[in-house]
Order: sequence, then structure tokens, then C-alpha cells
Amino acid sequence: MDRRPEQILDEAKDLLAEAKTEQDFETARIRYLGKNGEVTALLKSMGAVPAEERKEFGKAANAVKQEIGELISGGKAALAQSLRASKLMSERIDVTEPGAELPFGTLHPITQTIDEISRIFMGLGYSITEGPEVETVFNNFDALNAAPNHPSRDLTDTFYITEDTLLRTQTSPVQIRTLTSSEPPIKVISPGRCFRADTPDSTHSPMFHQVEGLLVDEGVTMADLKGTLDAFAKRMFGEDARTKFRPHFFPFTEPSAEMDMSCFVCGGKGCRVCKGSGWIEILGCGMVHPNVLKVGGLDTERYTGFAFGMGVERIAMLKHGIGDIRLFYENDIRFIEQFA
Ligand code: 2U9
Repeated sequence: MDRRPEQILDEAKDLLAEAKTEQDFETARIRYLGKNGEVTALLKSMGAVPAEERKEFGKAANAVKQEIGELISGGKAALAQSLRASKLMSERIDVTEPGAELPFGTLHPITQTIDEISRIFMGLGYSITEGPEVETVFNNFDALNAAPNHPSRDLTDTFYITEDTLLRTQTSPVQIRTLTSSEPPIKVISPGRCFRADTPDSTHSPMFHQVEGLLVDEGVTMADLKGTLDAFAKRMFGEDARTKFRPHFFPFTEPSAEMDMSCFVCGGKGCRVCKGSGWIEILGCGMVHPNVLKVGGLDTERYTGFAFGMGVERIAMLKHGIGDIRLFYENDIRFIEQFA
């Protein structure tokens, strides 16, 4: 026996004090406690120890085996614990830190304008009605008294889907549906998307929006139309707005008119916005043609009504001083976010 148990223990302690990795501890275990390890050899050499010393020697060797074993397992456990702690530290999340700020979206300016128009008419007692964008040729043209040869029915002006169906060119078919499915008094507005085969430019788009209105009851006159639309103009553009009505032609109304409003920029003196005239065209309107009321099965001696229609893009462009309709559809955030 050339080495004493205490000597092996001291040396093992020094080595284990330096151990930093799992591998260091494993190397130490093999060196002392492995099959050919130093402590194992010590125990194997018991037979060569004089009988009177054997008991003491065995005790000491077993104590060293036990202590080295405990030093190794304790060291491994401490190492694992410190690795867990440093992993936890590196993955630490400060839950009190403010979150990444997400930008809030806003309603599209066209939606905002539709909402504003709708709110005004709801305040006047109108309900909102909606209908399909794919319509029948009957609801879009025939029911609205459009002559078979009316230019808007042309294949080059309207997106036909089949011979009998198309993308609606106005929201009037919604009111036709209301006329044929309900009884007067009728007081509705129909906002929605419309389609015409127009080449896009600064004032035209093949897809655009309208708000149309329809009121049918006994004793409705042109005075009701003028009062209603004048009230709308004042609420939409300011109480100083004055309105005037110019005769016009629409197949679905008779008489028909276009409503102009005193220019809200110059007050009527004439400027760039009103092209010097002092007036701005806002919408079309008229008394519902008896042929249209008949589609709804109404007695035209008893019932009369008025209707109006406005282009939402035009209203929004006027209100916000927007010079090109195409800006509404380009999804350029720099444009959209101005209407937050
Ligand atoms: C029914 C009866 C009558 C709706 C009306 C207008 C006048 C009108 C244009 C405004 C600008 C279309 O977007 S625009 O190009 N519309 O001038 N629309 S009266 O008349 C109706 C609707 C439904 C049953």
C-alpha cells in the first residue's frame, strides 16, 4: 500500500474544489470510485494489510469512499442548481415593463363619411337598409323606369355578370326591395358600394359609394324634399349653408333636380373650390316617378314620395379638400392616418 486513505482524500478534495463542469466531476468519480479507481484499489488491497491494522484501515478506506462520493454528488447538485439559476436569470422577463405599443387603426374616411351622413338621417327618423352588390337587371334598371335603350344599361357602362344579373350601378335596387316588401310610410337610406365601368381618373372610379334615400307616404311634396335636404346640407357642412335646386332629368324621379350648396370655402363669393360660381353640386333628387311606385304595388293617387342620391366620395372630397378620388383606394397609410 503506497498511499494512505487520508492522503487520497486530501488530494480528491483539492481536485474537486477545482471542478467546474459535469465532466470534471465524472472524471473525478472514475479516478477515485471507478472500477480501476484509487479508492476501489485501496479497498481491494485490504488483504495485504496486517491483520491487526485491517479493521482500522477498512474503516478509514470506506469513510474516504463515502466522503468522496458525497463530495461528488453534492458538487454535481450544486452545479446543476447554479446552471438552472443562470438560465432563469438569462430568461428573466420584467413583467412590469410596458408592452410594445401597437398602432390603433381608424375607420376609413369613406366609412366615416357614410357614418356621418347616416347619423344625420337617423336623426331625421330614417332607417338604414342594405342590399346585395350583385343585383338583378330588373331591380337595377327596369324597376327604376330606365328605358330599354338607356345609355347606362350599355355593356360598356355596366359590369354584367349574366344577361340578368350585374354589379349594381346605384343603391336604388335596395329601395326597390323595400318598396316591394313593405308598406308606407317608408323612410329609409341605403348606403353602399356601387360599380360602373368607368376609367379611373381624379373624379371617377369603377367602384364607388352612394347614399340614397327614399321617403314614401301620403301627401309628400317637393317642399318636404327641399326642407329635408336643406337640413341635411346644414348639418353636414355647417349652419351657414344655403341650398338651391336646379331642374334635371332622372328616369326614376319626376320632377328631378340637382341640389347645389353655397360654397363652404368662400361662402358664395366664388373661389377655386366652387370654380368661381359660389355654388357646389351636392346631390341629385326628385319626386319618385309613379311608374316606380307602381313596381311597389302602390296606389299612386294616394301615395307620393321623394328620393335622393349622393356620391360619398364626392362629399368626402369636398369636406376634406381631397383632390383625387383614387387616394381613397390606394391603402397608403400616410393618407388614411390623416383621418384618425
Ligand atoms: C327609388 C326611387 C328613386 C335615387 C336618386 C339620384 C337622384 C341621384 C346620383 C348622385 C351622384 C348618383 O352617385 S351619383 O352619381 N343620384 O342623383 N338618385 S334620385 O332615386 C330613387 C331611388 C330609389 C325606388
